[in-house]
Amino acid sequence: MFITDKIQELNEKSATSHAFHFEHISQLLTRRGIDIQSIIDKIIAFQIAIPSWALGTGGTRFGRFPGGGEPRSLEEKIEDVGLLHQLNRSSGSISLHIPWDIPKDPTALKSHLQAYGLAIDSVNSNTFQDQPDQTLSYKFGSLCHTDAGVRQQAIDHNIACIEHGKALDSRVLTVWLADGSNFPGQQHFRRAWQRTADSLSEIYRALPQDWAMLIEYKPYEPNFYSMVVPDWGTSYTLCASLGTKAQVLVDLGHHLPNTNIEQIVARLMHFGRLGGFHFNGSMYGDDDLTTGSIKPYQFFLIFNELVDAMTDPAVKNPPLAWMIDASHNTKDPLEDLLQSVQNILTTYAKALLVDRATLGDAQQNNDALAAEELLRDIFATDTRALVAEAARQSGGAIDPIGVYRNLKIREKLIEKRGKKNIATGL
Ligand SMILES: [Mn+2]
Repeated sequence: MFITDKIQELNEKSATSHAFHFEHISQLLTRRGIDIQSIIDKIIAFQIAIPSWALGTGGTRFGRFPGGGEPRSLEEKIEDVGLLHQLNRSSGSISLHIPWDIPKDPTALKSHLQAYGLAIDSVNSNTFQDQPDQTLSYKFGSLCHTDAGVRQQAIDHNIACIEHGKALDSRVLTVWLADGSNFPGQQHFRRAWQRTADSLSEIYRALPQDWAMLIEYKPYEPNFYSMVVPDWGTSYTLCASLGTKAQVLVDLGHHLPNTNIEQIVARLMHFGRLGGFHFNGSMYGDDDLTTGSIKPYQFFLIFNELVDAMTDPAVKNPPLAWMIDASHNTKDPLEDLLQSVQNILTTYAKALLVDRATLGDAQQNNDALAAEELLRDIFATDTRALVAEAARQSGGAIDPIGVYRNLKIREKLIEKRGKKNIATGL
């Protein structure tokens, strides 16, 4: 579905209101000596990958309530991301999940991507469930398994993911391991770590020179007593044992309540080991809620650390792979993704506005109040008009969700794809 012309028409309707709000923030920033266009250019350049599994309704182990019109194939998933990208101009790539999204014809798929101006982001391996044609089971783990045959099967799968990725010009392999144990004594902690490190080094050997391998951590679930890679420290030790192409991936939802994620981000960037970031929101754990919906202030503090390190020439961290990692039960998945991207961009914009020299002075002088107030002041600044202006300048919608609803896109997708289909892989 191509809707660029309609977006321009509908932007006309939002123009007056947008001009009013943009004028307000422009005056505010000019008074502070901030170059508005340089901020807008940075927002335009910020691209967030959409994972193929976020385009359908997620569900829980208790049930699933599909909303209709979900993509039935990888091609239709690309079309959905193409729609998002036309609306916000910030969703320029799609992340694939193997084996859910194995491309049948990479050349045809690449031209399909090109038609929407999209690229392939990371390829994500899956050793957390058994596939119908699989010989051995991952019930007791994959890369950490006590049986060398199971480990080899999981290694081979990850190498196959790299091959699929190469055919589509991806440069990132993301490894998240469900491996762990449910009962005390079930798993030998040190041996499980070593087997995992040895398996990862086999995969690392197959990684092309210009690729990155991202290692994601998670404190619990699906295993509830121990996870082999539960925290950033363990991810970091694995990456350090592998080499510089291995980087830690931080997923916002993969932390216990009240974890200081902003400090984790700062630490990893200090050591040049933060490779990627998964956006979502969480109340209790890995709840897959809309990014920024529960703890917007913490989300801002995390972005503040990211931007601080990204703009510090002394920090030698590779460019980050940004991706939304969420799959919802309640909202229209496309509306939720639009909302998530808006929340990410408005928060990123705030972090760009922080006066780092003044903050540095307050920190140097141990003026806790001044430092905190500076951050609170920026957090309270409404940056929505900056994000709207960035979208407008790059050909997107001033009001992406408004346009999506006005054009009745979900209704059209249901008409075309049906009410009851389920997106592949979910
Ligand atoms: Mn994730």
